[in-house]
Amino acid sequence: MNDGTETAHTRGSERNELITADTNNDGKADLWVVDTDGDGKADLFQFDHDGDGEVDLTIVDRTQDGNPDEVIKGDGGLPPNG
Ligand SMILES: [Ca+2]
Ligand SMILES: [Ca+2]
Ligand SMILES: [Ca+2]
Repeated sequence: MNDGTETAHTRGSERNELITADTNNDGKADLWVVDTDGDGKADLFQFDHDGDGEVDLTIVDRTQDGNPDEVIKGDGGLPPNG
């Protein structure tokens, strides 16, 4: 059911989840802040808007300046850890 066919172009291939949050308190994470190149700074942000555990929106901040460089529907080929 992933109609987001685009692949996110991240800084690296790691997935260091700096922050995971359950913003709607249903026991499942719906916000992920990720560092993909191991420098400890967030460069990937993912959101699950409908609470089904699947990412609905992926934002890549390749320059790590706080401004989105790429916005992708779906998980961009980068599903969250378990
Ligand atoms: Ca949740
Ligand atoms: Ca980083
Ligand atoms: Ca979802």
